[in-house]
Parts: sequence; C-alpha cells; structure tokens
Amino acid sequence: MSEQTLSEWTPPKVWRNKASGGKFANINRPKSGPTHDKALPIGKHDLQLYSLGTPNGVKVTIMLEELLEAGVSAAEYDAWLINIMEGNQFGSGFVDVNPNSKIPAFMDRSGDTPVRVFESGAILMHLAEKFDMFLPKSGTARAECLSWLFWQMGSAPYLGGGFGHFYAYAPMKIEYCIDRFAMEVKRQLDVLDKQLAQNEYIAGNDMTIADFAIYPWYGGMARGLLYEAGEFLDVKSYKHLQRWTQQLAARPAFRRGQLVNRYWDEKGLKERHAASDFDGLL
Ligand SMILES: N[C@@H](CCC(=O)N[C@@H](CS)C(=O)NCC(=O)O)C(=O)O
Repeated sequence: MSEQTLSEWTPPKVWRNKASGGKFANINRPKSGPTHDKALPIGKHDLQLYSLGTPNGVKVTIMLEELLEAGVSAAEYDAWLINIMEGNQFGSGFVDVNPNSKIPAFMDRSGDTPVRVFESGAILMHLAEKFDMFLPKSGTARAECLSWLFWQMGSAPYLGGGFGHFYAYAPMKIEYCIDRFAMEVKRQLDVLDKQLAQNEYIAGNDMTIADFAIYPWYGGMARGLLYEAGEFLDVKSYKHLQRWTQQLAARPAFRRGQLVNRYWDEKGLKERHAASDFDGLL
C-alpha cells in the first residue's frame, strides 16, 4: 500500500494542453512538424549525423567509431549538434530528415540519391547492412541479434521516459510512478544479467548492433551514470551486466563514440568532423 497521499484529479472529457512543469516542459508540445525554417549543414563526408550525446545518440557514434577502428574508412562521418533543449529538432531541415523530431537523424549521401534514416535502430541496421558488419547475415544468429535490438527499442522508454522521468525530472516525486517503473527496470536489468551470464555479448559470441543499442542505456545505468539512480536500483548486484559493461567501456571506439556531441562536458566534442578531433581527449 502506498505511503503517499495524492489528491484526486478527474481528467476532463477532452485533454487540453497546459503547463505541466518538469525538465522538458518547455520543449514538449502536442503537435508535430517544424516551428522554424533552418537548413541543416552538410560536411565533407558521405555520412552526416545530426545528433546529441545522449544514450540514443551515442548508439550511432559508438558504431561509427567501431567501424573506423576496424579499418572501414568509408565510415568517416560528420556529427552535427542538435541541441534539443533549444528546439533544434523542430527546425525545417531536421524535420525533413526525421518527421518525429528526435535525435539521432542520419543522411547517407554516398549514392546518387541521398537516403534519410531516422530511429537509432534503423540507423544501426542501415550501417550494418551497408558495411556488412556487426549483424549476422542469416539464420539463428541474425534473429537473435535483431530480437535484442528491438528489445532495446521497446524497453528503454520504460527506463528513460518512465523511470528516469518520474525519478529525476518530474516536478514532484510520485511514489506510485517511481515504484511502477523501478519494478520494470529492475526486471529488465535481470533479463540482461541472465542473458550475459550465458553469452559474452548480448547476442552471442560476437559483438553486434544489439550491444551498440543496449550499452548506452543499460551499461550507463550499470555504471550509475543515469538519473543518479545506481544505488536506488542496486545496479552493482547485476554481476554479469557489470562484467559486460566494463568490457565494452574499455574499448577505445566506445570511449570515443560517447564523447561525440557532448556539448555540456568540457571533455566532450560539440561536433565531430575528423578522427583528429579526439586528439588530447582520451
Ligand atoms: N526511438 C528513438 C528515440 C529518440 C529520442 O527519444 N531522442 C530524444 C533524445 S534522447 C529526443 O530527441 N528528444 C527530443 C524531443 O523529444 O523533443 C530512437 O531510438 O532514435
């Protein structure tokens, strides 16, 4: 039974927009589409990323840095900053690339016709198929990798939009919401812990796009970097998740990828246009 007393609120017949408070209240709105005209910059590489150094953004930069680490020079990229707190995701050029107005958004300009890709999972798959790396071609291994990739897409909103929002960003601490989402996130951490007890990487013996997708959210949580909730969720108790997290955290490409578009950190990069941009940072 809840320890908290909440005053009752009866929803009106039809919902109306009003100030709700909370960290993202000033950028939230109930309509899609652009709020202003703004073309996106285009750099010198074929691959153009429009993003921010959040868990969803660094999935893509980790993968691009792993491709470069493996010697795939065609994976060179420009990463432009989209500051979502300033509403850059509602500029007309960005909305043309992602009608959903969320980072990361990506343009592949390597062919005759530029290809837009939005949703981090779709970007990871596009890169994996383009360079034939980090996604098994067929059979059980491919099914396993894609199952975990889509597990992440479906699960992380409970971690971020559910638990993180109510634990760290909502204007008041609501016991019911925090309990509900803490329960779900603990269950997810246990799912990963059990999978990683049997497998070196998320989808088996090889590192895949499932690792790139899952690490920024669940590795970040395991390291206690998200929402200052490490102790609250007792993340140290997930031993196999901890082992995998530390293994990936030590990889140079993971370290580089996590610095990209991290404009608020003096050790981060606002934008990334060349490998030399990391000089002196790691
Ligand atoms: N399912 C999307 C989620 C992307 C997402 O939620 N991006 C957030 C930042 S981490 C965003 O751009 N928020 C801006 C907004 O909601 O206006 C993906 O995986 O690409």
